[in-house]
Amino acid sequence: MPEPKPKVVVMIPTYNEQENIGALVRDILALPIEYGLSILVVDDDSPDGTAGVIADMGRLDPRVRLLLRLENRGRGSAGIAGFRQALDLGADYVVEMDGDGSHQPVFIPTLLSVAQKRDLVLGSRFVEGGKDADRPPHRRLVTFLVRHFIRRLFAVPVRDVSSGFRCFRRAALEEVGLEDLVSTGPSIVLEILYKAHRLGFTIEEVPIVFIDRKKGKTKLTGLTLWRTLLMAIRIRRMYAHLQPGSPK
Ligand SMILES: Nc1nc2c(ncn2[C@@H]2O[C@H](COP(=O)(O)OP(=O)(O)O)[C@@H](O)[C@H]2O)c(=O)[nH]1
Ligand SMILES: [Mg+2]
Repeated sequence: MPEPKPKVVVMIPTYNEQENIGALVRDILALPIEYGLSILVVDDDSPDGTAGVIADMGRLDPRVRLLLRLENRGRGSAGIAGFRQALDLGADYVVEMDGDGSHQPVFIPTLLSVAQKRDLVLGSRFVEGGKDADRPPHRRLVTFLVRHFIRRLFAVPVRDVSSGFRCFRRAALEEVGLEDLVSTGPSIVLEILYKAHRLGFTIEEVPIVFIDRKKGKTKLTGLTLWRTLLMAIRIRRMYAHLQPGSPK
């Protein structure tokens, strides 16, 4: 009997990505990879009908799954629910990515291959070969300031600290302790990164080209950004004492 293929779940949180999600899911399904693949879209009942697109695709292809959340909204709580479900689905690897087209599926095979020897692999705009393509100057400035502030605050040897395009080995995701995470919003990306770093995970960055979303709108407002930075300070306080192997 041939060995069963390792399972990868690609987890995509969405809010109002109806115009983007269909093409993204199709591109992921078309990837030439030797894994048992499924795609889990975690939608917070987007008013634009994103969930309907995924439900329709799922009827035609069982690899496409929808986690529809009716009660809560938030990038963070959606991501946590998605990770939990990915583990329940038996994932050996979990890839997390945005649903707006900024993260391109073509980089998924590299994330997966590096995840064979690392706990956490980040798709990075700021390592050699990576790029932050065609983004408006104000978004670049925001990314620059956040990146330098967070790198100093967390003292992490990572260039693209706010990257939400990344791949976890199952054991690493289990060790993060999803049930104890406190972020409900976008700070989830930073919280998991910092906790992983404090717990001594092996982390590697691989270059990606990040493209600006072509359709739909960002959910990141000025207020959300400030909240995220304040959360980062709280996150540092919460986890600074952690040591590799320490109880969570
Ligand atoms: N489920 C869920 N997804 C969200 C929420 N807010 C943002 N997202 C998704 O998270 C990803 C990144 O959000 P985006 O608005 O593009 O933020 P930006 O890339 O920082 O401008 C996209 O796939 C969004 O649809 C939310 O409240 N709930
Ligand atoms: Mg985006």
